[in-house]
Amino acid sequence: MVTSAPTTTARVLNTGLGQRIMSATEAAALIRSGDQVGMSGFTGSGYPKAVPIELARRIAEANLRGQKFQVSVFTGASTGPELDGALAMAGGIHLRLPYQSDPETRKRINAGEMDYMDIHLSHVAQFVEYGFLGKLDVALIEVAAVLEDGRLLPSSSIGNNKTWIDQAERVILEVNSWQPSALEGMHDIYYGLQPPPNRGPIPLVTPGQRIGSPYLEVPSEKVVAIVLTDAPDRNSAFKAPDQASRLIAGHILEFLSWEVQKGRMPANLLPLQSGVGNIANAVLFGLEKGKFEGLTSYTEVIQDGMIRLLKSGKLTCASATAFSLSPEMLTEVNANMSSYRDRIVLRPQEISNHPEIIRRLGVIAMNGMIEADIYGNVNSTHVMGSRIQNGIGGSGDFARNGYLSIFMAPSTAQKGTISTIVPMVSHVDHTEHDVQVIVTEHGLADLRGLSPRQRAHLIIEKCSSPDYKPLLLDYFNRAERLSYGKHTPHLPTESLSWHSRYLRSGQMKPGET
Ligand code: 0RQ
Repeated sequence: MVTSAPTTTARVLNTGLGQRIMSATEAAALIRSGDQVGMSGFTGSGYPKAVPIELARRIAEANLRGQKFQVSVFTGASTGPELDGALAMAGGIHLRLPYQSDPETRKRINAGEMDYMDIHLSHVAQFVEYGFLGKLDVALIEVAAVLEDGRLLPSSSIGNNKTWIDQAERVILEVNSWQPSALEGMHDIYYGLQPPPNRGPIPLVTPGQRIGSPYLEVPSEKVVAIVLTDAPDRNSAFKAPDQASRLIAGHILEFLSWEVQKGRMPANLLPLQSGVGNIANAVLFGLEKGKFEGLTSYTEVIQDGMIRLLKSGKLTCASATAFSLSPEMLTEVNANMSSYRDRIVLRPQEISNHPEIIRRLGVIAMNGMIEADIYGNVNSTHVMGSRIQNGIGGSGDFARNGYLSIFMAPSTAQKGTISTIVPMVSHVDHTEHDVQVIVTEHGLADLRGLSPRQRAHLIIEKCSSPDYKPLLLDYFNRAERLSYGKHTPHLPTESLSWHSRYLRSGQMKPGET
């Protein structure tokens, strides 16, 4: 339960900062309309849980008085209903960035009522540091404790917290005693990243290495409020992998074995990055049962499958910026946090997603997609080219810079009424130049070394659903004959109408025109 008034100072050991403990209502009153607020939170963990609700209440009251009250909300990635949900519902968000996955926020963005800026997760901190996004007024950060010397013990995600605290004019802390104190020692906050032209190499050469401090630093004079909470992270329930996910996982594991046989990867593979969701978990479960040992992970989020791999001993270490666990797994991990402390490192997202490190370590990037086209361009974010689903998240950071970039999805969506393999994607997040492998339940297309037309043949052959394959072949064959250029054959007027034809098709059978 969220407590709105101080009940204990056991987690706030600095006496000076202890004087600034106040209720969530009082702290929310320190945020003004028009403020740009950097909040903690990444994939449902480590987000502030009390002040955003109070802020939403103030906004709703202001609206009732006919006054407009909105703030811009910057986070690490998606948060929880007490943050995105509450503020969106109150109509309190002017601009939101970066990744989000809240239903109410999505609804408002797609209704054109909220501005949303979808940027690579590795870019967020530096965009603010470089001044590209204007001044940051407030940092609202959940931590697990305030130490005697005033440093902060981070909670279950780091995201952009270091940057928010450094850049904001005023800092509000939520100290959440629900977060296990055994998190202490798991974090690694790197303070050595200078802006260009003085940026040196980041001294990280193995996934589990620690290069910084376990604590966040905050100038005490910036802290204007501390709010005590005792509230759980709210993550999505776990869904057991379905048949399509298991088949996709099987194709990927077979492919990785082949890469090892060919000598293109060591027997323990290369550090794994895995997106969130059903398919990603299925791949991790497949690895748990498979033959690979001594695995490592350099990724953004630690999901259930990662924990199972750590428990089985197949995974030796995992580096990320946040936990993203089902409620069941979260209970178990929190109870045994100290046993994971040496094998999990949580870093700022500017480091977990840093192109320099992803390229150096040779990460295997595995991410979900909405659709891919026959040439290998990938859409991760938009349905029908205009309706945002979540955001690009870290998929671009990893796809562009990884050793191998794999995108995966079932071959159809919306109960089979739309093919996820299409002539031309309705929105491009990852271009054909950044995509090496496409996988669906039907098979895997290894696009390395292939020309566009070779790619098209392979993707249609290996990945498309049998229901849509004849249509895709028909399109491609006609495009080869009729297109203006023969390098990437397309029929521009037809390629995009393909989508609406089949999404509208509720009753139309694939094959009908
Ligand atoms: O619709 O919600 O109405 O059922 O889109 O699709 O199948 O539940 O997919 O949860 O695996 O997410 C790409 C969105 C896939 C995710 C995406 C409809 C579908 C459903 C959701 P409903 P599923 P998943 C690390 C890396 C970008 C960020 C990223 C994502 C809904 O993987 O956000 O990779 N990726 N980050 O029916 C029409 C299609 C469709 C479609 C799916 N072709 N046409 N509707 N849907 N494909 C993590 C972070 O960065 C934090």
